[in-house]
Amino acid sequence: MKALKIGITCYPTVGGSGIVATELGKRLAEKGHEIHFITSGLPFRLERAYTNIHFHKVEVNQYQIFRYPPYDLTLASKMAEVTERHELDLLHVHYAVPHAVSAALAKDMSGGNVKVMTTLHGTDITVLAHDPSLQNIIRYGINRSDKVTAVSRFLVNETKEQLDIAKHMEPIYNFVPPSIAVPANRHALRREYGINDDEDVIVHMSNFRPVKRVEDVVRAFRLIRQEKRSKLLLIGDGGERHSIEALVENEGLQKDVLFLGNQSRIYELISLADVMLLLSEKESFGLTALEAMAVGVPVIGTNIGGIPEVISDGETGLICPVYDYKAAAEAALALLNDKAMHRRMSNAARARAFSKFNSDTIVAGYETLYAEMLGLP
Ligand code: GMT
Repeated sequence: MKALKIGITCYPTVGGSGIVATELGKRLAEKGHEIHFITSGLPFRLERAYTNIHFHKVEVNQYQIFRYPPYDLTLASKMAEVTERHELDLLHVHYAVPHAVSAALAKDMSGGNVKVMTTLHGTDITVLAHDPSLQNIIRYGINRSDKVTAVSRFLVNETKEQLDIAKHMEPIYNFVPPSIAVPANRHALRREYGINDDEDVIVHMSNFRPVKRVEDVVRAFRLIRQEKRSKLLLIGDGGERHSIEALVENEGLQKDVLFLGNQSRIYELISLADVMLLLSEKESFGLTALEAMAVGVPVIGTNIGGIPEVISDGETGLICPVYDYKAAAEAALALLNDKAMHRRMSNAARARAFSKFNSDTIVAGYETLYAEMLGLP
């Protein structure tokens, strides 16, 4: 297809929606499209200069009279400015609040020709669209978008129901690169982290928000450790981190729980594990589950949101009831105690990650929608 000029807006900090937006921008740039990130800071995964990628920082006016600096308006203004200056074909915004609304404003400001695609990621609908103070404006942002995608079928349905929207929305799954190298000597790397050869490794990765139920991960780990020598790797950081540290201490697990904070070489780290636990109470997709599957780590996930669309229950991992950390521990132990089942699920996880969630296919899917939106052949 012809090379497009695309503005991408996302939250630049660590978080699934920002990661997906940035990786999408990188893949599109590799395919020859001109990508303009319009964000409040350099996106987390944009760690170096890339051909065809430009960055436009949104500066927020901090005038003393503002109790709440108007980020949404400044963003709209920057989007309009970049659209005009670089003759963008489309703005692709990730996370509805406030990005879809800022994009609608930018479209109006820049003459109405630029097209807007909004990708819904999760709590923009499952949490914020339940808030009466935001519901109408989220509905407005979605209705004003030329195309809307969501990262799972669950999220499409949830959006239609919660906001009573008839508009067509396309489910487009998150993706992983077509190949990922895993460390050749996993055991040597494990030893660097103080993990003994006879220990099993459980991993959890998140931004430590209440919806992630990290406390259930710790409680499940306590039960697993009663049965097997094991370590828990906690990757990521966020609001719940301190209470989780306190829980780990209360449970007497300090020696076996490693808080690793935010990390960039996540594939390498996840691949040290035997099992991932993702026990969220809300999760529209669960990018970390996909990242684990891509390095052959089966995932124990909860039966909510889009998780069952990512993990194929009994094939690439096991699904257990939300809040039931005992069931999660039992599922993990069943996997750890049955080497043949573990090997089968590990192989199936990798195969599923690279077939169903392959970046080549998913990025081509976005390009098809861009072309439709722009009326291109
Ligand atoms: O919606 C959020 O909570 C934020 C967002 C993020 O930026 O981390 O996470 C969502 O988007 C990810 C990428 O599409 C999904 O993998 C996560 O499942 C989703 N989080 C939730 O639904 C809680």
